[in-house]
Amino acid sequence: MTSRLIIAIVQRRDLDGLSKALTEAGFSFTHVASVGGFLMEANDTLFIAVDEGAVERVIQVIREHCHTRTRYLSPISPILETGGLFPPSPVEVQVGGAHVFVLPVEACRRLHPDD
Ligand code: 2BA
Repeated sequence: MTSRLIIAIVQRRDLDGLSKALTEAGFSFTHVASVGGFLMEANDTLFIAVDEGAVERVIQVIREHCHTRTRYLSPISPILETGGLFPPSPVEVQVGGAHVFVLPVEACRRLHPDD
């Protein structure tokens, strides 16, 4: 009985390795392309429905394949906008490993046209 839906937001560079590892571990998932609201960069969201007892195994696979990376943002300076000479220092942002949400599933049905 499927009873949890794991929603995992991962970095695009981790997707291939994570997909392969989840498949090898026997987990089904759906992947959709997504965009982070802060950086506005492409990332990927995986929907993984599993029995409650498998949640920690899935999280472990995600943990092993999703890495933390440092990104640098260059803020637009008001001084530069008015013709000043000194660009502002880039701002360091740590992205990932992954954001994981675990939701209860009330029902999970595969529907066929003949049912
Ligand atoms: P983004 O929204 O593009 O965020 C990328 C990174 O920017 C974040 O990494 C975080 O380090 C930083 N960041 C985000 N919002 C910020 C803010 N208001 N002020 C300062 N820094 C900020 P992560 O935390 O690893 O998040 C990676 C991606 O996971 C996010 O991409 C977003 O797509 C998703 N995400 C994170 N938290 C979420 C949440 N509560 N609900 C839904 N999606 C979430």
